[in-house]
Amino acid sequence: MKIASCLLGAAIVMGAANGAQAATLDVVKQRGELRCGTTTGFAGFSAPDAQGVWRGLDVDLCRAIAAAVFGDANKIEIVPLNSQQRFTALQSGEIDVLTRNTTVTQQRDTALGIIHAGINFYDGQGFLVPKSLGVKSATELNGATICLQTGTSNENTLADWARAHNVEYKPVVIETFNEVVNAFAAGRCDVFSTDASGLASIRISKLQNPDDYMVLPEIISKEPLGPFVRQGDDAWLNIVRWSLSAMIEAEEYGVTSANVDQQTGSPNPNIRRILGVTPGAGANMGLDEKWAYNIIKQVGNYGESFDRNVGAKSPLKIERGLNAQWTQGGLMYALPIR
Ligand SMILES: N[C@@H](CCC(=O)N[C@@H](CS)C(=O)NCC(=O)O)C(=O)O
Repeated sequence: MKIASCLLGAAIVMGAANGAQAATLDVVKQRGELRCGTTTGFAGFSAPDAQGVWRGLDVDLCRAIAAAVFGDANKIEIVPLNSQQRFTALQSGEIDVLTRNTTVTQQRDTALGIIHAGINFYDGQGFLVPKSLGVKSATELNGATICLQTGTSNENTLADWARAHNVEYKPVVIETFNEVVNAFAAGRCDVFSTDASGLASIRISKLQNPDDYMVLPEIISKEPLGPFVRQGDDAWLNIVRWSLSAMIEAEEYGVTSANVDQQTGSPNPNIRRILGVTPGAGANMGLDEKWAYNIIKQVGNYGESFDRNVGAKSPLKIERGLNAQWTQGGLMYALPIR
């Protein structure tokens, strides 16, 4: 039933790509704001702050695309979606881009009429347990009750891992994020399993005594998280992909929100192309030549966004690890803007 509706959505979108639906860039420009699908509230990636302003690594990506398109990062509308709802919202055109801790998999890229536009966080699935459970390793989870959210890749990944490791467990699968967190906090399951970033966020922002919980050392999968768009609109795919790439490449060249004006005077040809001092990159995408300048000025480079949302300057304090620049031993390797 679920798959059937996904495939139906894909068929509708593929039909649309043959000319029935206007190009996403035109739709977005005409509407005057960009609609991004996010979580319903997952601190660090996409959640409203005390003033109700949405913040996070994924919200910054949404703002970056708006800055590239409109020269104004504030021209966004956030559409909160649970794990189950997210692909239908993209397929149906309710959102322009999914910026929501979504793992890129072959199945998602090929069977749903959608396609990823880069990776903004390299993650892996893990386990959160109360210290009182007395477990130090995932291999000790035999017989455990494990909470998961419906519609995530986490369900299948856990099943594969448990089979391979001869671990028997009882899944408790719940549709909404707050309910699954509440079930875990109330002890209705022994373990919460999702992306390690999610576990760090839940521990710090959702549980009353974070010190009573620990993340187990095992990471059981690759969870490369990134934005998705509909298939069949390559111009829009490019805009999303290169907006993310511009943030990553700006960090590589040391261009920040604080020094971007000064950097327009840089003799470095790469920096001059990124910032539109040497024109071309913007026009090639139907955007203003200042598209990347506006991203960096208004949102910041990837490292600035990482630090304030999930890294050293945030409550989550996630280390750069795999998300460090390639020049620092990480996987963040921006394709060159030239
Ligand atoms: N990366 C995984 C998991 C993503 C996911 O949806 N995680 C849940 C648990 S942390 C979440 O973000 N829930 C927030 C919500 O539904 O608002 C996937 O793409 O399936």
